[in-house]
Amino acid sequence: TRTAGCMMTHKRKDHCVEHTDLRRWRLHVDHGRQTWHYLRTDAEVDTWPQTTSDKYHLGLPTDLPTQPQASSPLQCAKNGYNFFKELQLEDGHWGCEYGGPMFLIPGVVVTMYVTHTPIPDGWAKEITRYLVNRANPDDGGWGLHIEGHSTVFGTSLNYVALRILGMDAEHPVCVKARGLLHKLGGAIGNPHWGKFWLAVLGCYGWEGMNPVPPELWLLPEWLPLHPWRWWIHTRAVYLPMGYLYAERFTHPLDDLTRSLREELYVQPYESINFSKHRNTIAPVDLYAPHTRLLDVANNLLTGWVKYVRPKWLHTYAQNHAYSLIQHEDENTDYLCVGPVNNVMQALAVYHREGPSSYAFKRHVERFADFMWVSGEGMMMNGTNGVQLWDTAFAVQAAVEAGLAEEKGCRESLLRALEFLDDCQIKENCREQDKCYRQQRKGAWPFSTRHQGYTVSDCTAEGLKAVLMLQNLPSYPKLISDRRLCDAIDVLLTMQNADGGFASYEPIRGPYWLEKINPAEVFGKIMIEYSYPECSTAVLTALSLFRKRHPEYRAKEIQKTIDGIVRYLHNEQREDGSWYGAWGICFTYASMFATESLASVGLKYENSETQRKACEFLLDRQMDDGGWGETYKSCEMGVYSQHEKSQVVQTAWALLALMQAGCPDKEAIKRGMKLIMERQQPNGEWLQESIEGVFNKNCMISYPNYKLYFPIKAVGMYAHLCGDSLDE
Ligand code: LAN
Repeated sequence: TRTAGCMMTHKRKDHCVEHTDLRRWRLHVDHGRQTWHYLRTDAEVDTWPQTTSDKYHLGLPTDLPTQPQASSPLQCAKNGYNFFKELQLEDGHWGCEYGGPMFLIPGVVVTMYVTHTPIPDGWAKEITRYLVNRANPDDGGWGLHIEGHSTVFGTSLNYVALRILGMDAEHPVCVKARGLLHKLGGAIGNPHWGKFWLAVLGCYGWEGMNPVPPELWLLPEWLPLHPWRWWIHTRAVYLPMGYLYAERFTHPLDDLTRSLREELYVQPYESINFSKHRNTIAPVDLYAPHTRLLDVANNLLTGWVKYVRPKWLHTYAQNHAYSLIQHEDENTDYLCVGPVNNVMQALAVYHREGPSSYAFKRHVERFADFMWVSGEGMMMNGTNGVQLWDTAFAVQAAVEAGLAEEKGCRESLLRALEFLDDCQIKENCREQDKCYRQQRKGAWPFSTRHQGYTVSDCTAEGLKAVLMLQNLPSYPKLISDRRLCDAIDVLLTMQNADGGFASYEPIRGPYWLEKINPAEVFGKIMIEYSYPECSTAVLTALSLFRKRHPEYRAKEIQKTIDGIVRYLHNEQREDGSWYGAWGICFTYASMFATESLASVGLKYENSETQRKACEFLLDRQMDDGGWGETYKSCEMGVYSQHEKSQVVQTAWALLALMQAGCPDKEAIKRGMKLIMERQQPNGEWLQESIEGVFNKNCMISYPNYKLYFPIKAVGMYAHLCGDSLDE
């Protein structure tokens, strides 16, 4: 299979469910927006042919030509890019599935069900197929993510999704999953978010859920506890969740939910005293256990909500929360910052404004932005796409490989530049301060301009890509100097006191807030932190920018750079590594760190930091010349060796070594050979293990990493070390 995830353990199991005709699916793109469409008639099929990238993503044969066998690194890079450019979409960006998390589909399915939104037939079949394919082969359950062990959260919610989508309770897939769920103690052991979805559906008692009072938003803003100080995704989820919690939004009982009440638990539903189960969480689910502080706070809040809170305050808080919900909708054109708050906001809007309101209808249209069809079926993406991120790295890889002036690549890179131009955010949010938003004019987001959230490293990577292309004489200056300076202005608002950079905003809250992390399944979720990847991306971008524009805010840029370098020295572990929070794991962070240090002239020969980083990597090179790290590194914070070397991590390690200026040419050559051997005759590389992570415990796929990072690595080798691996 070509779809992302673990190639080694994964086999299709979907013969027992209905398929749609994959030759009828088409991806439509518009300013980065991605939506999949199922063509019903032959006439439509004739007028809208399936593209190569459609076929590739659907796992259908692409018939791309075999290329001349690469005998040198540069040829390998060219073959790789020749393949990759065939996947570029009409508006200049690259798309991909962005699956991994297994707690997203239930949110959209439950939301559509309880709002009586028809689930298109093609969606129902393909989501079902995806869930069947992604059930863990040994026990029939689902985990927090596609490579994770089965949990109550994953198993109970995806079971519910399958049932809503029409699967019979006696279907073998349901029987097996239910058997496992009962073995794990039933749905009662769900973590907080699982309890929430079941309560919405009417299959769990709201009194069994730890409180999420919307009144928190009324606290004075100087209080360290105020939600505006939380990490953006956390506050964005708890805002609509709090609104729905306060309303006790519950789907009226029907035949399906009556039956689910009996299927999900090991005891008769009526006999369950839910208020006793606020803190019942299955051990297999638990990653971040409650602290005493959290338990005490939950007890107090439970009493407050039940006995103390006056009605008027409830109403007042709900109105305030709803106005923030509206801001989020307006600022993102109903996409929202991510897939979890997206569907919760849709529910809140449905409750408040009804099914025929513009706001609700627009929300329903936007569900499609998150759904992706692959060879395994339809999944829900972790964001509305990876548009800017992948496009920026694709450009950087091509330029580093020296392909930007090649006839066959220029047209593709020009289109990529046009997309980067379109994707930069042009305006700040209305009432930015009222809705606690970071400055965004000039920033690049992770996905699309309409989603519109500033991300520090996305801004940096977008800026780098633009600078790299626009510095070449043969590319037009689509993005003016002023707009480049706007990007710098955003970055300069984002540095933390420790010198590092966080993801969306500078750190706003105190570290102890992590002690009231209510989510149980994620770590490091309450506040922003400085991250090596984000900090280093900014450092590299600032270095590149000031080469071209040495006069612009020079002193501040210097000070920012000094701060980041200090931060990186402090963050480096004894063994020479950095912990990567968004990719797996130490290998990922090393690539960014060495590149950024090199950008300020720190190399192997003059920097102990770089030497230690190189040694760390050299010590972990495998016998076949490659590198491979598993996601256990992220969970445990200790390097965990994969049983098989990985193309993506081999490319990261090689990039790190080359950027640091590591003198061990033999080690680098052995890695290069491995990358070249794994290249397919058509120029592509195949999917191996999952690449990305968030909140320490949930993995997420970056399928394009296996294409542009190898291209970048072999291309860089050709330019730095000569275009040959012999001698
Ligand atoms: C992402 C994806 C991109 C990622 C990088 C740019 C790679 C990183 O360097 C900064 C953080 C960021 C933007 C990021 C943050 C968290 C996201 C949005 C995700 C990992 C994709 C999915 C995840 C989101 C939180 C998923 C929903 C889950 C919740 C806990 C709300």
